Amino acid sequence: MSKEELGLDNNANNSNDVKLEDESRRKFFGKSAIIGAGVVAAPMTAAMFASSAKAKAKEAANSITVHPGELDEYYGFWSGGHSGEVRIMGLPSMRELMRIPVFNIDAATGWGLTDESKRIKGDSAHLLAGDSHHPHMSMTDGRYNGKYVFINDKANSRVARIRCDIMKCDKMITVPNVQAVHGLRVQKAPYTKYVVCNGEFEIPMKNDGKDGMRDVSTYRSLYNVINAETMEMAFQVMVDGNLDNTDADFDGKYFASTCYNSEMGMNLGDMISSERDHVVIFSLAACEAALKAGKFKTYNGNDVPVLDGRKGSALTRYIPVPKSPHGLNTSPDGKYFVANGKLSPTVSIIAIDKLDDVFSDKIKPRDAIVAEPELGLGPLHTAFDNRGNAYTTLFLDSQIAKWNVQDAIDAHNGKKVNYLRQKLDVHYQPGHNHTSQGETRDTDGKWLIALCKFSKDRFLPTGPLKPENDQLIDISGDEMKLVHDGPAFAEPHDCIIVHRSKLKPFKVWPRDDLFFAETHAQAKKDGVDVYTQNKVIRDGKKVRVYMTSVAPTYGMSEFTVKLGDEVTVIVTNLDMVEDVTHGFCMTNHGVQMEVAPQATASITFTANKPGVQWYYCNWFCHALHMEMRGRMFVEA
Ligand code: K7E
Ligand code: CUA
Repeated sequence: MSKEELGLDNNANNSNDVKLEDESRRKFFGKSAIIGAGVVAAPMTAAMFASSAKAKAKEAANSITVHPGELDEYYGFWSGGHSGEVRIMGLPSMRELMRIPVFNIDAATGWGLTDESKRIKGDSAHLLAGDSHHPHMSMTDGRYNGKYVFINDKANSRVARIRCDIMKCDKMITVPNVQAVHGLRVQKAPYTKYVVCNGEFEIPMKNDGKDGMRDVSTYRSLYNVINAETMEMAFQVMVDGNLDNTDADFDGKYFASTCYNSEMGMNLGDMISSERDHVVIFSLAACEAALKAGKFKTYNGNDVPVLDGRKGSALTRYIPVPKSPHGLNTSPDGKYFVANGKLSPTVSIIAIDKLDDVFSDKIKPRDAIVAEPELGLGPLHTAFDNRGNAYTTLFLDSQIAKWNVQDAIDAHNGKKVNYLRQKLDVHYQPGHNHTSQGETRDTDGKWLIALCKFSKDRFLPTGPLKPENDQLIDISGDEMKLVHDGPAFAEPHDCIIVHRSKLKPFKVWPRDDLFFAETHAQAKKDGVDVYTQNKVIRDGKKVRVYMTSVAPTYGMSEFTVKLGDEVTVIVTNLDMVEDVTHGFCMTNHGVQMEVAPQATASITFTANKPGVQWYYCNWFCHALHMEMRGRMFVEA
């Protein structure tokens, strides 16, 4: 046998060297958190754990080491949770490559401070916080198309779009008539015409604080459908109960959302009182027909059509499932919606090819469920490989359960098969997990990420606040192998893993990019050519300062304004060289921003301090970077 076949060829970072967890502490942590009691699934047999030499060799090949000069095979797009951002990771190295500020403000890039970003944030530009959960890429025929990544803000009911050619947010909307936009996915086929997302917290439809605020019978939760290209609301669908997570089929026909709190309870006890909640299935064709026929209402003074999809309507069907389901995941073969039990140790498998019969009332909604396999405590989210296996996070057990979908269905039909393949301990309390390209037809069964909410003893202590732990698992062999611990700041709820061949980001900005088109339009009005001229335009109390930058100088080394003027500084970076980004920082004014090669960026502030105010370049660009500065004279 070769060294490789014996599995001896692993490098220092590979699975053989990963220290096993402290079993007793792990168990203590799991038990202390149990709230929904249930039966723990059958233990694994020894045979299941045995792995072949072949699998070992394959694992050795699936190395996580990316040597200097080599590139990662995958991009990861990570939600930044209540940091409000999106992060770009490289996989399998698990290195954080970049951050894309979205719902937050960002000092380094000036996101939320620059005029361009404020225009994109629009009606919510004044908000400094956000809570991003679900990043998902636009698709064509069920495959990532590399165009956009969409993300929701639960805290402020917003949805944003990231352009993948520039890796910046370019559109953002506040969804009307709802509170707390949570689950978000894209239409997978024939292409991403719509982005869909759930309004989670039920509120009165007429939420003007005048009367009826405490009358729970007026509270509703809406399903939101957004036009992916214009990023405007297409329509909303009123449902019974509230909504949690969602996903789409691979035919462009159905969307599905989990619903917890069908009771419409206003406290924990009431929310979990009934034994069953449901999965709502939305028929896109029925919704579009109702829209066309004008069967909708509008609310709260906006013109967004709200369709009635409550029980009994033609637009939806309600499939009963065990109470308080959470994640909703479509299998990449397009056959099943999987609703994850959370309080129930099971997942509910809904056959998508039975939904036509459910909608035509040939069968009862519950008859679309083809299996409800028991997996362990606290199933939250499920991911899939290309070999018919599913991977479900068990929050309370701190494990990933690997199971076979067809075997689960066969077992449900009475066949004597064990659908459970393996349970792997993760550290600790996993929420989402995701496989490489696993929500698309290109799912490749190589990597699994478990986004663990707690890291406890896995890293050097950082005080009472600890990082989370994003764990990388090699799933290419018969066994899952934990290969990397990745500390992460709050809070990667969800992620996607996209093959690098899908993305071709720009190296420098195109001069006519829409991102700063409005700034260029203003320059044109001012008669300034931003690529050749350095000029101060006075417009009453408003002053616009146009300057170029070429390492290591600004085109303007001084300008003069009056105390109290509203000053806009517009910098155009003439450097053509990839990676020569400049910045602009006005001392003592909270003003700073990034200006990448060939970009124009602008920022507006009040000159409220008299005297000499230095401005400087805050992105290290040149040996004379420290010297790249100039003076603003503020006349009292
Ligand atoms: Cu499970 Cu917001 Cu997707 Cu967090 S949600 S875990
Ligand atoms: Cu320009 Cu630093």
